[in-house]
This record gives sequence, structure tokens and C-alpha cells, in this order.
Amino acid sequence: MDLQGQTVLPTPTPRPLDPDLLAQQIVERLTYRMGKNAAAAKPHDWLHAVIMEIRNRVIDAWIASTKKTHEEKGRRVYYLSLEFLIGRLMRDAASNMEMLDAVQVALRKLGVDLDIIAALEPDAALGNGGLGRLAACFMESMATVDVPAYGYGIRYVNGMFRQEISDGWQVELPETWLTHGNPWEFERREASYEVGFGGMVDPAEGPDCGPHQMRWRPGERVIATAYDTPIAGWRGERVNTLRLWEAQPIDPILLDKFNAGDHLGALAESNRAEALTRVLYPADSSPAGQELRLRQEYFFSSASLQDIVRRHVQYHGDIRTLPDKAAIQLNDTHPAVSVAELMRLLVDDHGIDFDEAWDITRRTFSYTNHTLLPEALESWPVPLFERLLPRHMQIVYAINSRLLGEARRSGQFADSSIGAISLIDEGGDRRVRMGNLAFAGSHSVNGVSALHTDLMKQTVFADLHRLYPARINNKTNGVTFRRWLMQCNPGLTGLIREAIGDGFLDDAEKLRDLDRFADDSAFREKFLAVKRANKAALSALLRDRLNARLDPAALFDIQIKRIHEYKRQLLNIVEAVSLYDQIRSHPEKEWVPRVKLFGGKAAPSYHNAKLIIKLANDVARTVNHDPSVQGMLKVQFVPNYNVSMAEVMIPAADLSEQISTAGMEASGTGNMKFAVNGALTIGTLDGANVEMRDHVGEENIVIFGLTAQEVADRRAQGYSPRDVIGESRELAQALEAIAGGVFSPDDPDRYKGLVQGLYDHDWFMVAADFDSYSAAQRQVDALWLDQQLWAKKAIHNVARMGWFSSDRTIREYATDIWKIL
Ligand code: 26V
Repeated sequence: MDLQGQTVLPTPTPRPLDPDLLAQQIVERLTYRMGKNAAAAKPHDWLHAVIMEIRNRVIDAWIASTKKTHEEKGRRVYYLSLEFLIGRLMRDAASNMEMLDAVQVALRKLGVDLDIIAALEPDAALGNGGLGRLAACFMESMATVDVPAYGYGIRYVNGMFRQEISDGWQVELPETWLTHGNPWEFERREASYEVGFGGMVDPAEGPDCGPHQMRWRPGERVIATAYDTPIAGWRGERVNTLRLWEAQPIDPILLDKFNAGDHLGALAESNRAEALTRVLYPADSSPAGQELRLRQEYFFSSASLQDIVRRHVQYHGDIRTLPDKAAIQLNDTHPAVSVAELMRLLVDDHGIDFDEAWDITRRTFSYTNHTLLPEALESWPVPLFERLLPRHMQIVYAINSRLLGEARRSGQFADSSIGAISLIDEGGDRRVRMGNLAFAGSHSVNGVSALHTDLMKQTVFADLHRLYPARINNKTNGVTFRRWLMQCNPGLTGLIREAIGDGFLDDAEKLRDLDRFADDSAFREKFLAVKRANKAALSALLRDRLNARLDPAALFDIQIKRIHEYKRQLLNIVEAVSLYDQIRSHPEKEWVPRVKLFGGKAAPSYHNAKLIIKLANDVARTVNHDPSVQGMLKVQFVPNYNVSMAEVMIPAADLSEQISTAGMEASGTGNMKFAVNGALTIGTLDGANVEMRDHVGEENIVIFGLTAQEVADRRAQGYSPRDVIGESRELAQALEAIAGGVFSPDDPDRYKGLVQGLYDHDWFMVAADFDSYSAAQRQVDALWLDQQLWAKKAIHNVARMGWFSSDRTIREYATDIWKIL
């Protein structure tokens, strides 16, 4: 008790970081908590024991951060995302808690190799690609720059599928990341909410009920239970919470149904609830099975909004002050139904007048758009939306009538053009446009690179932008340099520290100091040696896993990302085929030895993407078995590309392939990771490549191809790929070889359709950009022959990429959108 008679709880004492003590704690953990004899412990046991010790420190800082957040009573950020592509957490947590060295030494004393046990930790792969990985980088950066933030998402039992390559084809297998338990998560049974679906809506009755107030009686209900994972920022200054929801049946033992003898009914209900959080949806899944996706979106939106509102009322009392205390960021439109859900909570549960609720809602939400691809813009058939969410459908209509009224009053829209603003797409079957709902319900709408933001204003949101010209803003993506430089590339990090000191660890912009070392030949040699060692490490890994033989002296040319036609892996493969052809025709020339690596997953239903994987493997088999190009060209597809594989491949890259059709890649973030690890970029003027060129200097990046404007113009003029192919002998030959079965003798027609698509329409402008790309590749070869010049350019890349730290991005969100820094 203290003097005021209050209970004083002991605060946890800071844990000293003595490797001997740490070793002792790890052994004690193993022995007394896990019941294992250290002498007989398996690597998995060591991993678990080490994570528990790291976790202890994270928890101390977590509790302190939570306390600080409560005391400050300021605004909190809520980052709603259907995807968090985290990868492994152990090294990240240990490094951010500044205990990585101590852990390594402690384990060495115990005869355990940190790298070996670290490799056993499964990737948390709760995302498809860039959007999910950005959410993970943002979580780490928010903790680092001291933003009190909660991430909200779904705890998928099966995250991103595991990709196997069988006879060159992609095979999808379930990823079972929770098999050995997840030591990073804490189940919070006290944080549970009911989420409803379907049923009926009646007017609310009572003396205090407003005209818009309704009573929703869902036909079906499930429980959302929270699982919290602590996310530690750099130097452990702040630890934020990632809260993922699991779906459970409302009555876990379904007593009523069981007692009534309806055992199958009980099972069906519990399966139905649990199915909600069983799998992550692939990025391009077909409309069939879409109902489950909308259920997932509403499930996690509703649970998160209920949690946010409950917390607000508990700490601040008055729900009307929500916008002052909560900033909710919608990561793409997947959580857009949250706009209608908050309206429902305000109007129906809190009895707030509709117009006031609308004002509160818009001041609370902001929305980030991550793609302009028309097929990726979410919309839901009105009948489905209405059946699943009858109350939300009414709210959408009510919002829409206000929105259209505002548009009409502005006098800017003819009756014929006002339809573009509507929340309902009336062309064909009626659909709810989630992008328009997110836009209308937010005070800020941002794109993820300067080019993408401009295109948003000109295309998808042109009309809404006219109505609300101040709403769209740009926040160019970034990546966390802790994971994507310090942890994945300790060799380069050590070299940079030797050269310019430790300042860049806390402020990525300080990497600038490295610029002058580009002219220091001794430094260049060391820089090249680090790259060479990283290439040797990747080669060793791929030799173990795939029996691949790669020469670390060759130029490592890497394209790793989701397989999609707009990303143009096909352009890269066709160019490789052309190069193969040229080497065979001119063996006497001095060719630059190249290793071309590909990695990435295709959505299971995406036919052409899967065919492109097969083509990469077919080309690899042919090229790698041809003695006439031995030592000059090698092609390898790396199966099951994921965050952990990226952490090995990116530090080993000489050349980074960022070759999307201009105007189609919203930003890209792999492009940034490669450049900061000293790869040169070959790329189009698309997404963040444009800004990378501005930062690293145009002499330090290889740009080719049509600009976004030129792509649009060519399409408008009526682009004829057949003519373009006719004029490029190299392209025509490569395409003939592929279509003619040179790489698929077992099935000569396999690629006929794929190649025919290039002749017929070539929507992604592979043919239009081929010659320019091929010339750019020869320019890369020429540069490679001057290793000193190559190193100089690569060093300039590392030195000038500091701006692309996600700390900078998050500071911009915090200042401009969330108004908290
Ligand atoms: C979704 C779909 C669904 C339907 C079929 C085609 C398709 C293609 C792409 C997508 C992805 C949509 C959202 C997304 O992941 N965007 C990515 O977000 C990253 C972070 O901002 C950004 O760097 C990437 O350029 C962008 O593609």
C-alpha cells in the first residue's frame, strides 16, 4: 500500500541482458516449463524456449506501452486489414528488443545454432502479397515512430497456400502454420463480440427512438474472439497490438441442438462459424464462393468496430468524441463495410441522428486504394448484400441518397454522369461499389505512389474527386529497414556501420552519408564482397533445396512477386528465350554470365499465371540442360516464394526486375527492398519506380518502355501487336520457338494460346516494350563488365533509398491523415 492507501503493484524489474543469465533462463524454461531435458532437447524445443525468453521482454515493453497509451488519452490509430503478411517474428522481435547478439551468444554457449532454430519458425503468411506485407511493415513502423496503433485482421487457420512445383506446374497445398502452436499470440476470451448475418430489420420502437433508428434481428450469429500479438518497434520504445479475430459458434458446445438430439445440426453450425476464419482468400478468386469472402469482411469489420467503440466509450464516455480519439484506416476496400457498420452502431445502438452519425463516421475513417485494375475493384451483388446484411443495405441506400443529393446540388454533374458517383452500380446486375462507399465514408483517400495517386484522380475516382477535390492525397509506400536491411543483410549492415556509424539505424535518411563511399575503391571492393557472400549463401540454399548449381560470380537477375500478367514475368521469360537464342547463334561473343531467378505464386484459378510458371520451368529445363550455353545462362524457378525466401533472395540480387506495364502497378515495395540492398533496378516508369528514379538518380537505374501516358495513347489509337512483332525479328523468333513447342516437346501446343494472346490483343503490351527491354538488358550487360562502375551505382542506390523507409510513410500518415504527430 502507498500513502494514499492504494495498492502498489510491483513493476517488473528490467531484465539484464547477460548472455550467461539468458542461457540459464533458456535452460530453465526448457526444463521446468516444457519438461524437457536440455541434453535431449530437439531444435523445435530450443526454438520455443528462446521465443519465450524474447517474449518476456516484449511483454514488459507491451504493458508499459499500453499503460502510456491509456494515460495519454490521445488519439489512437486503428489499421483495418484483411491481410498481414508478417513472416517470422523471432529475429524481428529479438533485434528490435536489442537482444539478438545476446541470444546468439547464449545459444552458442548451449551448443545451439540460432540460424538453424530460426529457420524452423513458420512464416505467418496471412496475406497474398504487397498489400499484406505493407500492413506488416506499417505495424512495425507505427511502433517505431511511437504511434499508438492497433492492427485488426483475421486469424486464418490456413494462410497463403504452400506452393509445390510438380513437373513444372504449380500445386497448392494448405499451409499449416499453427501446427506447433503460436507462441506469439494471446487468446483474449474477454474480448469477444457477437457478429450477426441475415435476418430481419424492424423500426425501433420507444419514446426516445429517432426516425432512422432500427432494430436488426440477425438470423445467424457467431462469436468473434480476439488473439493478440505484440509488435515491437525499433529499440522496443513502443509495442503495439495486432488483434486478429477467430470465429466460433455462439454456443461452443451447441447445447440446445445437442440436447434436442440434432447432432448433425450442431456440427453444421459450428463448422459454418469456424469456416469463416479458416482460409485466406486468394487475390483473384472467381465470383463463386464469394459469399464467404463478404462474410469474412463483415465479420472482422464488425468485431473491430465493436471493439473500438467499446474502448472509446469505456475511456472517454461520449461516443460523439470518437473522431477526436480514433483514426480508422481502411486498407483497401476489404474493410469498407465498416463504414456502414459504424453508422449502424451509432444510429441503432447509440441513438444518434443519421446526419450527425454520418459526420462522425466521415471524420473517423480514411481509406487507402491499392489497385486500379478494374477486375480488382470490389463490388457485391445487391441481392447478396441485402440477404447477408439487410440493415447495412438500408444504410448504404440512405448514404447514397445524401451523396447523390450533394452531387446534384453542386451543379457539376449532368444526370447522365451522376451514376459514376453512386454507391450502386446500375449497369447490368445491380452491385454495391465498395470503393465508392469507402471514398464517401472517409475524410482522406490516398494512393500509394505519386503516379498511382494521379491516375486515381483521372480514372476510377475522377467523378468523386470532382465532387470532393481535397480528399485524394498521396502516401508513397515504404518498407521497414529493420527487416529489409538490418536483419536480412547483416553483412551490408555491418559494412555501412563501419563506414558511416550507427545513425542510419535510427534514421534511414542518414544512409546518405554513404554516397561519398561510392568513389572509394576499397569500400567498393568490400561492398562487392558482401554481395558475393550473399549470393553464395543463396546458391548454397538452392543447392540444398533444389539441387540447383548456381555460380555466385554470375549476374543474379531476380523477379520475385505474385505471378500476374500485368507484372509481365512473360516479358522476362521471352527475353530470356531470345537471349538463349542469341548465345547459341553467336557463341564466339563475350556474353555476361547470368542467373535468372523467378519466384512467386499464382492464384489457384488464374489459368495464364499458372501457365507462365510452367513456361518458366520448361525454359529452365531446356536452357539448363543445353551445353552450348553452359556458364552463360541459367534459369531457375524458386518454389514457394514467401517472406522468408525474400529475405535470402533480395540481399543476393544484382538486378531487380520491376517491369510491369506502366500505369498498372500501384507502387511496388519489392522494388524498394532490392535497391536498399544494393541491386540495380531494370524497370518501367510505373508505381514507385518513378520516385525511385528521382531519388537514386537516372544514371543509377535502368528505365525502359512506354510511359503510362504512352500506354493509354497506344491503346486509344488501336494498338496492333501483330505489326510490332512483325517488325522485331528477335521477338518473333522467341515467340515462334515458344509457340512451336521448342520448350514443350511433350506437348507442343501447350503455349500456342498464350502466344496467340500476344498476337491478338497483348493487353499488357509485352510486344510493344520488348525491343526497349531487350536493349536495356544489353545495357545492363555492358555495365556489368565494369564492376567498379556497377558497384558505384549500387552504392548510390543504397545511400539514396532512405526516403523509402516505412517510418517516413507512417509519419506522413500520422501528420496529414491521422493528425497525431
Ligand atoms: C487483386 C486482384 C483481384 C482480382 C484479379 C486481379 C487482381 C490483381 C491484383 C489485386 C491486388 C489488389 C491489392 C494489392 O495487393 N495491391 C498492391 O498493393 C501494394 C501495397 O500498396 C502495392 O505495392 C502493389 O503495387 C499493389 O499491387
